[in-house]
Amino acid sequence: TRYGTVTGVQTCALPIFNTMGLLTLLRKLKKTDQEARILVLGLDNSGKTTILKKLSDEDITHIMPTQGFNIKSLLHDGFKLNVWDIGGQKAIRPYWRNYFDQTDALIYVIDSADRRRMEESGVELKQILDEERLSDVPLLIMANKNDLMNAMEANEVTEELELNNLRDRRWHIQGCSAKTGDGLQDAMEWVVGEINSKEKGEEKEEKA
Ligand code: G3D
Repeated sequence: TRYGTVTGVQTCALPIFNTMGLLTLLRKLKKTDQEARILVLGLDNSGKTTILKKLSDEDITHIMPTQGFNIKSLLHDGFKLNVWDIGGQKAIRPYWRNYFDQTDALIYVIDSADRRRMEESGVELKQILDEERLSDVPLLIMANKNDLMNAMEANEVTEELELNNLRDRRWHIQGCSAKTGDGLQDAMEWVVGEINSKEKGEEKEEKA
């Protein structure tokens, strides 16, 4: 079994999932009452739905596919996660922008065992990052499926996608497995940390 390495932390299946949903935990970490809007994007089959399910635990019924648009939304106690497949679907792309406004964080999910589609995934990511409305939104990359033997390590994915060339944006990559839960908590803690620090910055601006 291989585990994510970028943060250097090795975690196995998280005991937290047995007791409370991870989003409940996030709610505790998040300090303000404002709803946080998170976009979860990635190629089909990268594991977005599985991640969502793992995050929502008991709240699985709240995942709503949007008719004809293939967007799943999860609203949970102060967090709104909008999830959809990128790649293909050129006809509906113009509508994506409706979901870009007021995004607090972007989560990009990659199947790190799918070397064949790694390049495609990188190309799609670049296009998303070119969106003006997402210009300074923090980016978390989930190098998912790291329980699989042939999965690329997070640092390999970093190189392949040339993430070190990213400018003017806070980003982080986390190796994880939606199947075992490995890395999910660290990943989401990073996201919440970013959202909280951004909100603090905005409060300061308002006071000044
Ligand atoms: P998507 O929502 O991005 O399209 P899904 O992807 O969440 O539907 O996952 C696609 C397939 O990958 C599913 O397999 C799912 O079980 C599997 N998967 C997701 N995350 C992981 C992971 O971390 N490790 C492993 N080994 N598999 C994972 P099926 O066979 O159900 O289609």
